[in-house]
Amino acid sequence: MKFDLKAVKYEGANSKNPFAFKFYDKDEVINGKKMSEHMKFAMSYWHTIDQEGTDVFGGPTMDKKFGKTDPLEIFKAKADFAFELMDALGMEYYCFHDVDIAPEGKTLKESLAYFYEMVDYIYDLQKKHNKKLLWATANNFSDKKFMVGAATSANADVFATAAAKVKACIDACIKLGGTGYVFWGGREGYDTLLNTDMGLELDNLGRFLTMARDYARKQGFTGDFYIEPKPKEPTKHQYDFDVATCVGFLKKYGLADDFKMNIEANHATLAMHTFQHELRTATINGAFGSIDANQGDCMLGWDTDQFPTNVYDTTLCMYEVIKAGGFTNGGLNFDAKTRRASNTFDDILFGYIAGMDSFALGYKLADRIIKDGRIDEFVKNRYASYTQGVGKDIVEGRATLESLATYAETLGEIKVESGRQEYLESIINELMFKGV
Ligand code: XUL
Ligand code: CO
Repeated sequence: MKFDLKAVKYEGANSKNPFAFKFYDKDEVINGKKMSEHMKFAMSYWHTIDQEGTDVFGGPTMDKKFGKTDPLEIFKAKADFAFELMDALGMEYYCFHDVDIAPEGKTLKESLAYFYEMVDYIYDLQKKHNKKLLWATANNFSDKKFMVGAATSANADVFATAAAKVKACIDACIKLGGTGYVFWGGREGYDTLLNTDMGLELDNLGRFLTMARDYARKQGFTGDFYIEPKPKEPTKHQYDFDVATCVGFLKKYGLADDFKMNIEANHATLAMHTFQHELRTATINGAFGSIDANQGDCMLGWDTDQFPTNVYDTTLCMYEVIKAGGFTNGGLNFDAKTRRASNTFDDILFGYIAGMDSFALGYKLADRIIKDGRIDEFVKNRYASYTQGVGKDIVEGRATLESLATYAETLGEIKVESGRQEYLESIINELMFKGV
């Protein structure tokens, strides 16, 4: 199908055209690279192409079947729309779950046949539109067989079925040249220990990820595997609670060399962390990989997956991304959906425009903060005592508890310097809003 969507262009901050970028100019070169290369924006297939506004209280408010009734025809029309939409937004990457791109059959075999047919269809579209797959994943949480988990299900046949779906999805990812493969825990967690063997479930999750890694590497996959941490929802206790929990898990099961993190802003805040905290935790553990760009609502306790418009957050996010050396295999996937009442295709464009502009602003402001240097300088000076004397001995491994005890007894009153939080926050405001 052809949709003839109008291209969204960069018109600058003075434009009042709702269908134009105000801050994101994909061809603008900063620090030797185009903005599109710094950002690596991706479209989430599930929210953009599939979800129709259903929530727990009501049905769809949109129709994304494009007038088709035959299941395969519906998904082909969806794919045509997806690639035209990416063209219109000047977006190079996309991400999908297996069930996002193809209808499900009555049996696993039938579902996989549909899936492979759609992978071939998308392969051609991808070539024609010059797009790239950022990552793929298997939806091992929606169907009722996954009601108590996939790799952590109490039922081994469910474990096996989940493995079959991941195998197919890895094959698709390799065929489409994807540079990442995501595992979001879905229902990998539990609601009560009264019915749960937590030790076995976690060991099985370790076994599952090991099998997936070994299979994909054997098939020649050279990209990154990602775990996407989330603390709760759908289960009360998700095993992949936050970045720190996942890093510990990966180390325990010998997976840390192959797996990194796909960090979602709304999942970070559900874990009572800032987005920036999760990014930094990943980086200092060598696990910074990719980002699911969205935002939550701090007054709601669930994952609202809103398009990111909070520029403080996008700025501090991009500050962390730049400090981590930028994206390699990862990128910024908009795991975001328009509100249920924003139920037109124009709203989808407005959502992406708002999100992409907010991240472009974030990049530029983060760059400004780094080039200004005052924040970095402050942090460096704050730890200056570790660059000489006893601090240097601590850092370089020469100090012992005894040597420190002897040293500490020689000290008079210790003066600890101010942390200057308010001053530092005002620098961020100054850099963000100067010229207002
Ligand atoms: C769920 C979520 C997923 C993952 C991929 O909260 O974020 O869409 O990104 O399964
Ligand atoms: Co996500």
